[in-house]
Amino acid sequence: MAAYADARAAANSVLPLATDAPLYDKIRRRTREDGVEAIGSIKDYTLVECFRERGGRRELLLGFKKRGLGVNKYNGFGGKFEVGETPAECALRETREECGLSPRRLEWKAQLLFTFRDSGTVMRVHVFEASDFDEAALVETDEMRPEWFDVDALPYDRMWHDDAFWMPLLLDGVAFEAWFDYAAGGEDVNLSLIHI
Ligand code: 8OG
Repeated sequence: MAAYADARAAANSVLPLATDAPLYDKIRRRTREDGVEAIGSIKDYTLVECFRERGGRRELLLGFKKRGLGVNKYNGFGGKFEVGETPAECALRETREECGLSPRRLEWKAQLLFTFRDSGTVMRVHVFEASDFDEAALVETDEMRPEWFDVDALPYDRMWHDDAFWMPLLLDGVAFEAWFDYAAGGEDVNLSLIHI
């Protein structure tokens, strides 16, 4: 529970977050058992999932990534922090830059931690749920081609492997924290742990 409290508070504060939360201890223990020291530096990112209602159905806006990390995959919007930015500020800026939308409602929902067997860098992704935006502002950018999907027909085979594990929780409105350990250089998660 402490870990969620940290992350919720951090949605409106300045990084870095504490790394003494229980999940970090689990990551240290589990990866050390395998001879890997997985927690070195931590890189923070935001990820924003934008929802709308259409004809009684719920839809999620995904962007087809045209360049950079996750190229040719569908994903929410987000990226790295600029100096001094809070997670919420970064989330809003990245969403505006990548697809033009400026959500009026933004709620922190999850913290995803990623380790990689060929690197000591942990990626920490702060996930937000967003709604209430002016859809006329939606545009394709150099980075993303936006596309709406029914939440029951998301293109999991063209998304990051881990998304299929945690997206159902997000769709259920659950706030959570999760760890995904990726195989070296890999596209496949070999271990996942989710705290609710
Ligand atoms: O700045 P750039 O667009 O390269 O940032 C990467 C984005 O991708 C950022 O929003 C965080 C997000 N991201 C990862 N890994 C994963 C992942 O495994 N699943 C999802 N859904 N998003 C991820 O960096």
